[in-house]
Amino acid sequence: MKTVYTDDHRLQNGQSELIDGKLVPCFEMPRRADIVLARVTESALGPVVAPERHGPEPVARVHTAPFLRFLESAWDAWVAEHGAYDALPLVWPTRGFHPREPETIDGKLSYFSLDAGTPITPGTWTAARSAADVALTGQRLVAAGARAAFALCRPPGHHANTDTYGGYCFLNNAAIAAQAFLDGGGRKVAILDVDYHHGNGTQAIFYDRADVLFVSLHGHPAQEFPYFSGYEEETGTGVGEGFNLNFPMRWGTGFELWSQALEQSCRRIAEYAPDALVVSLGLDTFEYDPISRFKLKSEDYLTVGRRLAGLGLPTLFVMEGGYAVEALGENTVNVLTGFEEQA
Ligand code: OKP
Ligand code: ZN
Repeated sequence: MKTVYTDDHRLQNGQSELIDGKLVPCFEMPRRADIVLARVTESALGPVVAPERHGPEPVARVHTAPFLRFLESAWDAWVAEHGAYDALPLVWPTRGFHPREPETIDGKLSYFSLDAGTPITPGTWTAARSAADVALTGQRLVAAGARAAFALCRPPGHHANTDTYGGYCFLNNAAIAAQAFLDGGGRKVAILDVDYHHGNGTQAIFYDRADVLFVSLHGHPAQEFPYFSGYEEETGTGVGEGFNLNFPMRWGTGFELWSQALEQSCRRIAEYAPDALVVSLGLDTFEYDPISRFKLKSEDYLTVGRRLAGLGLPTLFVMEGGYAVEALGENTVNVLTGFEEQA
């Protein structure tokens, strides 16, 4: 399969994030994508291609105009107010507040974000738009008949909702690609999110729709970020009822339990019979991931790829998380080569 990649991801190069009460160097760093690209290049996976520019329309199918205006202008507004260092929010509209978009940049950061782990930097907007183009280019390859494609997106996307960013995500690359499948004539798309963290943004975007099935395997929200999304009882609403499926799992989960949830996910996806599958491919389920607590091993990812291939669906892999950086290339490519070797 082809890998879609651009160096533009390096423009998202945050200094620090607030995690566990400390300001520490960002886990979501350029080296992540560099190492995945290096491993793809060494492997027999296939060629690496540059993204095409798709313009603002497919992004605006998922995100609101005020949110996109904010993301595009946030860095300049922040610099004018504070100076040229990374922008982080510190206050959120919680229970009892009146959530109207403020006029000042600090207020806007608070209004449009969900955490203090996601710095806005000089290159954030360009990097995020390029990541969406990477996903859309992969989508085009699959829509044009490729069995699969790998969109090596960075920054990731699955925590971004129609009008919120956070969890290292700005634009929801997987959701933008899924919507593009539908806008290109597809009738139904399934999204399988195997990142360790619940894809709250993707779930929310399609929660009231039956034309996108969202299935997620993730750390239990009672224990894990993003805490307020990802319970089993979140099954969709309105005509979307029954088209959202969550498998929350507790800290310490290993491949035996995780792969049972994968099996159930795959059965539901097969029953749904979508025109295409989008895989939100996070590798932070790995046993040595520094911010996660599942116990998957490198060789398990080959098995994951083989099981996904068994669905026999046109498949777009979209890169999400994974922070054990030195192993990230091997783990990612294991999923993709496992998929490829299963005819
Ligand atoms: C992004 B993706 C844990 C704090 C977590 C944010 C994690 C974002 C993960 N104590 N902070 O889903 O890999
Ligand atoms: Zn994650």
